[in-house]
Amino acid sequence: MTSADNRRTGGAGHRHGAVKGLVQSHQPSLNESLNGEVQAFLTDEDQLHTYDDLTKVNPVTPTTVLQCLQARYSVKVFYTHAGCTLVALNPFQPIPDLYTLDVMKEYHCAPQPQEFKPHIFIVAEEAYRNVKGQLEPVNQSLVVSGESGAGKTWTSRCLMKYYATVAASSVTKSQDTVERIERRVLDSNPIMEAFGNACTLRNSNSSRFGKYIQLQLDRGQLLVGASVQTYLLEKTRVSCQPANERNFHIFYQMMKGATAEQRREWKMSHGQHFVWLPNSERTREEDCFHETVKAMVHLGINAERQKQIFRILAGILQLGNLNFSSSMDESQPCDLEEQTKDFLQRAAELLCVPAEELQTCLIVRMLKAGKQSVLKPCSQAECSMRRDCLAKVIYAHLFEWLVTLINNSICADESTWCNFIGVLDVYGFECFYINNLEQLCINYANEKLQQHFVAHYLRAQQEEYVTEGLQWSFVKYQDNQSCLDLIEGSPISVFSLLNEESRLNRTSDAKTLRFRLEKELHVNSNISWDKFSKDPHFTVAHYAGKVNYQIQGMVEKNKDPVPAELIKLLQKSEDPLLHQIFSDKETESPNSKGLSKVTVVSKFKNSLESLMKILHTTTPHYTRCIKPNPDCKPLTFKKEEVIMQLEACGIVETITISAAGFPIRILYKNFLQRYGLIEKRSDFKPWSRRVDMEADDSVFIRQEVEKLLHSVLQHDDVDPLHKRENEKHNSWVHCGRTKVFLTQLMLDLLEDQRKKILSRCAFSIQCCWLRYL
Ligand code: AOV
Ligand code: MG
Repeated sequence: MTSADNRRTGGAGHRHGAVKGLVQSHQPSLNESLNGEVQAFLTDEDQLHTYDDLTKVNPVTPTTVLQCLQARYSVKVFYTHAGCTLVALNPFQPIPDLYTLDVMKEYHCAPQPQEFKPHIFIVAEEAYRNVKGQLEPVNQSLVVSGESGAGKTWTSRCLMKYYATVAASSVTKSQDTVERIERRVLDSNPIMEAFGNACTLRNSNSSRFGKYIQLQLDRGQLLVGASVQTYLLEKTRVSCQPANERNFHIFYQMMKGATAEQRREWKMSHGQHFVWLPNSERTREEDCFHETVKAMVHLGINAERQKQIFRILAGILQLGNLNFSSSMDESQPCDLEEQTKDFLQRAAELLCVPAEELQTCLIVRMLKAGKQSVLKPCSQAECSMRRDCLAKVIYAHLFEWLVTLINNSICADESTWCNFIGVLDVYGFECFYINNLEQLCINYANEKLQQHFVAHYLRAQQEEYVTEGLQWSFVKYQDNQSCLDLIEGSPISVFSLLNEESRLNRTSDAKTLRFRLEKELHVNSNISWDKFSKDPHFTVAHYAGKVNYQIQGMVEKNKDPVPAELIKLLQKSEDPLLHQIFSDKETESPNSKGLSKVTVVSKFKNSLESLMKILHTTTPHYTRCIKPNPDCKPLTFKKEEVIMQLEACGIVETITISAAGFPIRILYKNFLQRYGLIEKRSDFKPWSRRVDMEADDSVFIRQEVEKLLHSVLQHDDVDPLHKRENEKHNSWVHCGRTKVFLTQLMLDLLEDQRKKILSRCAFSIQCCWLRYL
């Protein structure tokens, strides 16, 4: 692709005050090319694909925005600006030449990259240049959002590759096999994806955790390191995979890529079936064990450590094959099913714990009564829960340890970096048939980000108004604070009640929580209940839509209990890695019932608050990824799918905000050309109409426009109530330095009056002709 190809092809004008030049040279923006045609202000449908910025489509409505995106997608244009946001449509097929080194260089070296076609590299470059700041350096955040499969992780990787290329430090820090920093930062991706991503129904490489990567830059703006923060890994997937989905990639990579020796070491016979590895036949080309191992080597994970990691994972798989037979006598513990006894032995060997103790931990629980401990046999279901719990706790802690290790390998010394660019790749808004605590947390995170976005977007809008000298603020716009109050507010909110119920440890928790939610939160209009539904639930009206949350199991998930015996067992492990991971974990909980001190929602809320604090100190850049069809088919655009996502990711909201202001902006000159006839209505003669545009006296033209607008607003056709309202708030029209800012209502009024005058004229011409004849 050449730089000429990269340049914008016009239509959409420019954003953030970027230099015009090329932008409008091929095809002037419609507002500027008015020639008096009725369609003048409205975007010509045939030209929709040329609009580089959705907010410049006239009028800006969800329908026109959708049409514009579809038109662009059909000509293989995947990026479009939406004001201060970039919309990225997923092509679902490799696009050659779109992300090459040459293209990166072009965007990086361009004096004004904004003049080029919309691209993720514009966002990347803008952030990179912003770091320098005008007065002092400013940290940047690139927030990538969108639903599952929309392209967030793909985009984040693309951004990281961009910085690893344009900001590569020239010093090679090679020590033995440890690669230079850019390579190491990029190599953190395949490792984290192997351990944290899985095949789901929506995406064959779905991230099951959120992440925020800070790319650290030195004074010379070179990439000297990075740090990763992860959020809420979906650990339940280790022991329970939804129908037609898979476990984390790493397990399948091991199965596919193991050598005979490794299989022996992992105690896996050939063709052995693992219950926790469903859909093994759905192999992915990318399932490459060798690549993951290579990345590990680059990050400095030596062969011995790798062995320990894979042995632990193999141990988890063996645990999954354990089954318990129910005991006839409740006072007697369950036994392992005969055919699964081997698996216990292997699991114990791989995890380096005594087999007998492992079995006891799974079938008997310890209750504390004062200083005494009492052993109580577990039911069959409880045994399975303890087995799952053991696997989850091992996997989650292993993942956490791995992230720390990655950080140790890629994080630069504090004295060497001074600024960062953060890339946030978090799960998008989720609404399934059944939603529980995970979705509540994810959607809460999205509410937080949406609030942040709206505040930022309003600021950007306000800036344009200030440049144009407008005194107006978006006071009328309602943000999503009340929904956030409902979820996390204090003293009473969904989270606080959930935490209280978790602490009380009652048995009939679902009904009690349902009752308390209604009693204590009904005043908040964002919560509701379906009176006819029998299942305890609550519905939250999120900014992106209503979601029904099932209450059953929510309190238990929030407690996320790990029996102390299991932790103690792992602490005894002779495997150095397991021992290290669990050595500092607490086993004594406040009420000795194996409850974790910090609930899931409290932990999540705290980590999100730290993230928001960081985001607030940075300049944000938003990229909204859109999945054009649910089947991940290349180049297929389904309108209903897209509009739902535009709503969910706040683009429609953005449009609504624009509409709450003045969505129509017309240059004075063009305005007079079209509506000048209204002012001259008393003595209007169409053939003698003349507005002296040549003089281009802006003050004169502006006065003319103001006079005209005044007369339109005083016209008898205008509802007196509206007149008063407008006079009081000056809410329909504003005159800026170069443009008139109008509401849709005002435009309709002008069009209406213009039409009436034209039809009156047509009538008088007809009369003249008749008289003449
Ligand atoms: P996600 O991160 O948004 O979903 P991914 O980034 O994993 O989605 O994208 C899904 C798939 O779409 C990728 O594996 C690619 O095959 C394809 N894809 C995305 N963007 C592009 C692009 N620009 N060019 C070509 N192919 C692309 V999730 O993590 O499930 O919320 O949880
Ligand atoms: Mg992802």
